[in-house]
Amino acid sequence: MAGGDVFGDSLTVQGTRTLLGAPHVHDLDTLEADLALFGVPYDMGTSVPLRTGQSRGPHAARQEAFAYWQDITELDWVDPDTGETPLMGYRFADCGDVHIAGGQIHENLDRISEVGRRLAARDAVVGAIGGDHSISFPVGRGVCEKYEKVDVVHFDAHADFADVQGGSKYTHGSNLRRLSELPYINHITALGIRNTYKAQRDDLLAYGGTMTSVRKMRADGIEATVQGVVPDSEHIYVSIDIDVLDAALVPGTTLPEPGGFTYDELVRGLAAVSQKGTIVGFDIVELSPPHDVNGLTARTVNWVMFEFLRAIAESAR
Ligand SMILES: [Mn+2]
Repeated sequence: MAGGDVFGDSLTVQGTRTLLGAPHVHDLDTLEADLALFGVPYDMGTSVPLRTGQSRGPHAARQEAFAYWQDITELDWVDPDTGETPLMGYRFADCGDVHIAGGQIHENLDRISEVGRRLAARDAVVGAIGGDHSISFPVGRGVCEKYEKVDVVHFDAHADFADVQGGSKYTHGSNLRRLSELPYINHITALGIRNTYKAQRDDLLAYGGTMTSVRKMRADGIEATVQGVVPDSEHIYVSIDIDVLDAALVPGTTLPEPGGFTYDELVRGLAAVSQKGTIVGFDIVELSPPHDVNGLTARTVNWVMFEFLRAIAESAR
């Protein structure tokens, strides 16, 4: 059904929404989809007191999906300039939320990885909706394991390259560091960074990674920067902390920071990354609904996801 007549003859609609309006798929091992989404309602990696709430991210992302009552692939969203309907026919699935149990840090992380592993085994692009940024480590660990070499591109206001925070190795400030330690993770590019520490920058550069600020990317050009700092790659995993956007755009994130990307800059950055190699998976994290205003951040998360998927679909053609 195209975007016009949504309701047909029905008087009621399904009350439970899904990510991007995608069909819900319960059996991960028989999944047939181009893109498999799942939620990770986890905020036990948050190292900032009183700032939790990201566990409600997947629910808020579903509620604020802009394709309210239908699969986004059936929505004839059209590019106003070109007349293209870029995601028509793309096969999506919402695989539900990872089972998170109270107090079980490592068991939870293992379950998150296992979901990523199972979905990647079905040859789908895997997308995880957080959750705090600590989920990036278990998601990336599971999704990337089947590849010999995966490069990571990290969009974030913060470097998240701490070895330990408050005595813990599994926080939302050490996720990129944990990913870097996996044997199949190769190059790391950090983009949009504007609040970090010397030790984290030194360690990332010593690892062989690069770090670029919003200010420099804006001065040098978004596409030109990505072209210059992201290596040509066979497989890419992208981690998007929504706080990479300017604080004014994302009240509902854990640590909003001024001086961030505009929406257009982030979308262009993601499109440029998708030209550098095959995107095998991604996460979008740090949506914190208790801090949000009028669902703005949740809705923005949906739009970022939509634009990124559009770029992935277009670069695969
Ligand atoms: Mn982060």
